[in-house]
Amino acid sequence: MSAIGAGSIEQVRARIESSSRELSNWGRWGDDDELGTVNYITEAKRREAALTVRSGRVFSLAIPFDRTGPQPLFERRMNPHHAMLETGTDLRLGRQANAPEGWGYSDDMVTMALQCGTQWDSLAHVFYGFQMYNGRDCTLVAAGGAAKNGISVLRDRMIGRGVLVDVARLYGLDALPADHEITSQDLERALEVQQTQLSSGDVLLVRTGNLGRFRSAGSWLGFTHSAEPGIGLEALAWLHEREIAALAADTWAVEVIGHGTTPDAIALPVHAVAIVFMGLLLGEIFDLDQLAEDCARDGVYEFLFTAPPLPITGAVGSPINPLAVK
Ligand code: UVW
Repeated sequence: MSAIGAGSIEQVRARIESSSRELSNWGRWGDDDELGTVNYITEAKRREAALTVRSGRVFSLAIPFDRTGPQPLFERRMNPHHAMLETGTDLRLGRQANAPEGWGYSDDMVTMALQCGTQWDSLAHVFYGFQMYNGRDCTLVAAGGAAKNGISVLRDRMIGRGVLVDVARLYGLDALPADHEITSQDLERALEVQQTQLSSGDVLLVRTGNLGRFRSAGSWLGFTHSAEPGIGLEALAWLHEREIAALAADTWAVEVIGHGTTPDAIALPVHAVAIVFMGLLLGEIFDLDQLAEDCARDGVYEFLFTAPPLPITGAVGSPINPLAVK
């Protein structure tokens, strides 16, 4: 991946280091902790979340997992390739053993990068200063996968109260300009307009409109590894104070990526502070458009949110099908 962070390496390093000193959660939930901010989702929080369900309407926030996904050709993070191992046509052709009376079956498989589509980044996904969340060494992620901070620790955790913050709508736009930095003020103003309150342990979904922009254009070209709207380092203190459990967006990287950044810059500085130091779970490539339409229609921006990762041993991320239940 090319380096695409904003500013010179010295400037970005200084900002990462001061933010990480201020916002670090290392040791907060014990030296053994691998959950990070997901610790904020308590049993009481889940009960509160269940009470937000009124109509029973459900929204899937995943994009389709198939070969038309957003990863460019020749990208290491390949889009899903789905292949059939057994089919009904095999059965008809008599190619399935033990198939009396038309009894048969189908099976399939998929080959994909776990980071190719709608996904969680685990706390083993990013390193800074050769370390990952809770002061663990980056070499704990090796050929056998992540020995610590892997995604499967969240297998029974990702259900709670979700809140959508529609920043594109706040600005009266279908999509924010590609290099718009979403500030804490933007988030405050959007919540005020929406008349929505946040509380500790919420999962915050930030809509920029970027995914919809590419969907409308009919091409993913430039969706990844390019300028995109999102939060910057400034907003992390605001998320930290509000004890947000997870943050997701309708972009490739959640964070703002400016146009024309210097080639020696640190890639993805928000990832460094959020994942490595705060232990903040990041969700990417969420499709928030239909949910946003519904929220604008009924004025309700809170819901029961669930998005358990696949418990793939050693994985540093997981494809997900997040659901918002209103
Ligand atoms: C990197 O590209 C490192 O991260 P992400 O896919 O989370 O944006």
